[in-house]
Amino acid sequence: MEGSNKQSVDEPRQSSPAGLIIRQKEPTNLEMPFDKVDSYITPTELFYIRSHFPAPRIDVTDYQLRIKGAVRNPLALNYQELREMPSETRTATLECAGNSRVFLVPQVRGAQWELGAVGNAEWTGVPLRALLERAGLEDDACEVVLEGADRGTPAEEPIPPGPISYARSVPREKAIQPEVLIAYQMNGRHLSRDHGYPVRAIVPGHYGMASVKWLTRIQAVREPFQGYWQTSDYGYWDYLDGKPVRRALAEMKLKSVIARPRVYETLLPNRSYTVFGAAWAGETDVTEIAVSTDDGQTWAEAHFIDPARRHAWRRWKFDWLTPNQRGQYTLLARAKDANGTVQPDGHDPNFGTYVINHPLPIEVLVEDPSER
Ligand SMILES: Nc1nc2c(c(=O)[nH]1)N[C@H]1C(S)=C(S)[C@@H](COP(=O)(O)O)O[C@H]1N2
Ligand SMILES: [Mo]
Repeated sequence: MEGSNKQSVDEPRQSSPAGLIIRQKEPTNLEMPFDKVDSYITPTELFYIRSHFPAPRIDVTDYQLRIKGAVRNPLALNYQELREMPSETRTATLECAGNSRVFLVPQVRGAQWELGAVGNAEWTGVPLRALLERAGLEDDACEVVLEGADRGTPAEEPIPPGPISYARSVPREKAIQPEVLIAYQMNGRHLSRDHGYPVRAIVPGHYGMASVKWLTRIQAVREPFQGYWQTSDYGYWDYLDGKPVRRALAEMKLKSVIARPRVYETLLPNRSYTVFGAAWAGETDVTEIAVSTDDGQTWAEAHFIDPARRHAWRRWKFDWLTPNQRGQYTLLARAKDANGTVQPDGHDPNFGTYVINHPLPIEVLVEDPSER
């Protein structure tokens, strides 16, 4: 096996080490090959892209961010004015709520994401809180609607009568937290067009759908927002006095994912192999990772590579002595958080085609290719 597919060390790289996998060509939906996760910060060129409509082209010279609705002083800021406000840089993991959908059996509709509709990046921008303070958020505003410049007709029923923009609301209590950013940089550079240039929201701890790209309007509202992406899509079923009610997805659920080995990778028997992955939680910290190499019969503790940092993932590793016995083995990783919650055993159907956060089986083959 040694050195079989390796690029020679003295050969200069002519491109970035890995590309993305196409899930949909237009609008652009690309995922990171999750086995390529290495660094704590996901390089921008490896960061997944999830867009419902074609990415709008916005010229910064005409860009305006309007803040209106339930505020005392509605205002509009141009790009320069936004850049001149005090900024903050924060690390946050974004995961698409539909990540790992391909693991659902039977198969469901929607983009067939594997493991890589998630990434951890450094975001720079102005806290939303500062903008809401400047605009004078009214006491009776319950949510803040974030609206992007992209428009189109959504693909999923019920289809609205005409083109709509992408808009999502954030509950007031979250909108005024210091971590919510109106960001203009990702990993120290301007946002790329696919990631929301020139300005996007970053709502750490919430699924990716909350982090509205190409942000042009912030509207404080006095009644819960009932938009398409809030109720119809990115909604789930909760129960109120035993009756199902529709609610908006928000906080990311605890999840741990194995990056290496890959599905059906062949490993040599009786060797040390380092299983590697990442884990994240919504508004709490991941505190433990257990790994099973026998489809959940027994579990052993993995070790964290990164410290616990709210809203960011923690990479972890586990040294596995592969068995002597040739055959197929199923690997699982299961996280526990600071509240004592562990990942559920299976997918909760109340979440429909979203929130796939149970331990995902990675089947590998243990065999010696020389014995074939
Ligand atoms: N304006 C706008 N914002 C959007 C979307 C979109 O289609 N339009 N997609 C959302 C979804 S579902 C996700 S998961 C994240 C993905 O962000 P990324 O493409 O930068 O990874 O953006 C969110 N923000
Ligand atoms: Mo998403």
